[in-house]
Amino acid sequence: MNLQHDVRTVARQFQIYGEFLGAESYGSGHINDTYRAVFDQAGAPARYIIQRINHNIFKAPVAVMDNIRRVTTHLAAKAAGAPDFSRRVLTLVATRDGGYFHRDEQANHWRAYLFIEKARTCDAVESAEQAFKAAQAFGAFQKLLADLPAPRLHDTIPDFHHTPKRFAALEKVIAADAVNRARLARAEIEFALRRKEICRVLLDASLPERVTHNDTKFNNVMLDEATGEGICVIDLDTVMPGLALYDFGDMVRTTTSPAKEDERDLSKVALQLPMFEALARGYLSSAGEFLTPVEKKFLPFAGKLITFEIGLRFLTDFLAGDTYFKVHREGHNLDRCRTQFKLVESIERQETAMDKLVESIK
Ligand code: ADP
Ligand code: GN1
Ligand code: MG
Repeated sequence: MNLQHDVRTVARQFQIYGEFLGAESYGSGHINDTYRAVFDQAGAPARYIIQRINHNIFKAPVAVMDNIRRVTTHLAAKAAGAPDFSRRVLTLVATRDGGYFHRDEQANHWRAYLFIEKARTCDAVESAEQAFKAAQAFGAFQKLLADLPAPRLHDTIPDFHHTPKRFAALEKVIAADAVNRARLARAEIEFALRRKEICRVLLDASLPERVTHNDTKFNNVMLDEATGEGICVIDLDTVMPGLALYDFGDMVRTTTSPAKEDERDLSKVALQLPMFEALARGYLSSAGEFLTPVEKKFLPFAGKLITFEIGLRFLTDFLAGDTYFKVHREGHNLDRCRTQFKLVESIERQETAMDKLVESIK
């Protein structure tokens, strides 16, 4: 396969033993360039993830790596000794000169991780049990990082979940309509503009700042193939100070409807209450002990808000000409926006029931 990057040369910069056998593009992330590389180590194949950080989006890749190094070190210290601990935390592979990332001649920043074997990620949720396990893992992740020693983590993308700023960005691209696409998205633009008032709610609620993941979509947790456990939380570029509710909200967005994020058949997109219940129970089983009553109360609302926010971002990118998220077909970002807004509507219809459900969980 013809890869976009010379992964063999990049891999040579890391302390990886054995002979390079090959590499392929891997995963379905929208941001970084991810490769799975295989080496022959004394007769056994060993796999690694080799990743290029998208520096158009992460403007300070060294700060990203500094956060990731601190977070993985902290988590690894806590997991040490547990059965299978090297599958429970991402392990950065050191570079030949002892660093934890490699900067190439084109100023790309690269990292290598041990490949977590016997686990998988899924783009769409398949069962309530998966929703439970994923949420439990993300809740545990927040809990384990609650005592991360100072200093404060870097803000790798400032205002990442500042919904009013995301809304303002949309208003700006609508006004500019630089690629003449607003005419293709009239209904979605109307949908967004009618909901401006929800954007500020969490910011105005005086919620505690915590160390959060900020990108807790379902395919950012690896599920153990044998037990189904959410064994390892991955994609740590956006781990930074934030609100616990952003994380829960993104879980609602990606695990309560069985459809893929870019599903074109919108009749498949709807929040399923049993999925939401499993998700809330899973999350509260690990995060319940530290959440405040106000945070708990806002769990359903957070699901609606983050789904709306990501919908705004897809719409913004569509109108700007697809400059942020990777796209694989025409209208891809608009399709993604449509699923998000369909889910927002579905949540709006069920919000009272979701509120009651959360209240009933002790
Ligand atoms: P992106 O930021 O582009 O979403 P991710 O870090 O989420 O990139 O990686 C993309 C995909 O690669 C993940 O969904 C997962 O399937 C796979 N992946 C990432 N890290 C590992 C790992 N250490 N072991 C196994 N698979 C991984
Ligand atoms: C991006 O990296 P990935 O694909 O896990 C994005 C998230 C969005 C998500 C939507 C740094 O996540 O914020 O919610 O796509 N990451 C960044 O699928 O913008
Ligand atoms: Mg990812």
